[in-house]
Amino acid sequence: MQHIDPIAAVDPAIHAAIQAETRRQQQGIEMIPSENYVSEAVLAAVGTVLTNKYSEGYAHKRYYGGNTHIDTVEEIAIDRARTLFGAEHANVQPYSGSPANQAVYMGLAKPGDVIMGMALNDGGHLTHGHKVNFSAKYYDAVQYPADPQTGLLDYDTILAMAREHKPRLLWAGLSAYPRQLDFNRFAEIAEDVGALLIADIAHISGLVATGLHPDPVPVADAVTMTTHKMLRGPRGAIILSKEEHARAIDKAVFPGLQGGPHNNVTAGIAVCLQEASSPAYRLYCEQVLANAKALAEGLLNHGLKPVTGGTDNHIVLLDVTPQSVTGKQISEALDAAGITANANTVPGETRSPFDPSGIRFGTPAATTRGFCEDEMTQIAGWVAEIMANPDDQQTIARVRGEVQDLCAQYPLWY
Ligand code: DSN
Repeated sequence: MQHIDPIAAVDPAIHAAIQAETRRQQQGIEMIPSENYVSEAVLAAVGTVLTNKYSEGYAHKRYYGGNTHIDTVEEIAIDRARTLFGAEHANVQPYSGSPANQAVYMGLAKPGDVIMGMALNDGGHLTHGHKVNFSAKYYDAVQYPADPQTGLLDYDTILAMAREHKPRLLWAGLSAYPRQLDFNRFAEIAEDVGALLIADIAHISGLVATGLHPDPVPVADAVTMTTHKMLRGPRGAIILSKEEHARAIDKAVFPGLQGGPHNNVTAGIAVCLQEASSPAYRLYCEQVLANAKALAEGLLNHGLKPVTGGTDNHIVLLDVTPQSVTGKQISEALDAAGITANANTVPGETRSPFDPSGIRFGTPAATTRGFCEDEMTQIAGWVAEIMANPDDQQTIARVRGEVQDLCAQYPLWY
């Protein structure tokens, strides 16, 4: 069990909220592709006295005394990250994915430089140059699209845009693109135009670590990832890089952007990297992929429309416009039924990002819970039922009961 009993006497309101959230996680199906359930060991590492320590700097070069054991923890995390991903250099201090990406910008580009990334609407990420984000406010951001008809990236278009705009940084990363990224092709484009290639593998880190997705590490100048998605670690991030960029990136993380690292989180990252090095983790990632394929297949069999016609990673992005409903309407109805997914834009989006045309599903969390293909087929059926009648409270209540029964058969460890 989570160790929350001491909170009750000190702060009953927070204790009650944690208990309620625990029940929500236990009784519902988590289908947001960027979420997961950490192990007892990872959660225990995060809840340790390492949170008490300040340690600005890097191992053996700290600005505070008393860091012998913190150095040990950070060096183990770095070694494991470098080994798991085969990287020359690793920085495990970024507080999360956006700060990690910020550090890459700060270390490897100058304000005003041209940068290129996939448009958020088409499956990219805010920090890859979206207009409301620092990455477009402080850099000259160019966004490459996915094809609005097929939903797929067109590498010839990316090459043509890169030749026209000559970016300093070319970002290859995704948050809602359900297909593999061709990192070798991105590297050729970067080389053609003299750009640095930056891969953001936050979503697909587990697949890359286990050889189930093409590997950007040999070809990219830097690779960023969060640690709390498929990697099943605490909320944090890692930057991998070529040795030639190590100093610039380390200086950007500290003292450029951050103060003291969150050492309890670094310990959790070390533990999750240990777990991700096991044969069991590879089996888990294989099942994540099999489950995503089963989910896409199930949705197709119900006449629904996954963007690109399916998936070859852990994401299924459903275009809900053929059913004359909206992403927000369906995500709210699914939430009421105990299935958590998120409204999402689709390539060629015509609606507002607050109520877009799609809904995004992912299989990492449900797979951690033990769900396999049969459960995905069942989930596809529930999604289809709710999409046919999103306002029917009777259907929602019945599905909610069925969801709870299924979850009870696959209890979480806490
Ligand atoms: N918020 C994350 C996601 O859901 O994909 C990306 O940062």
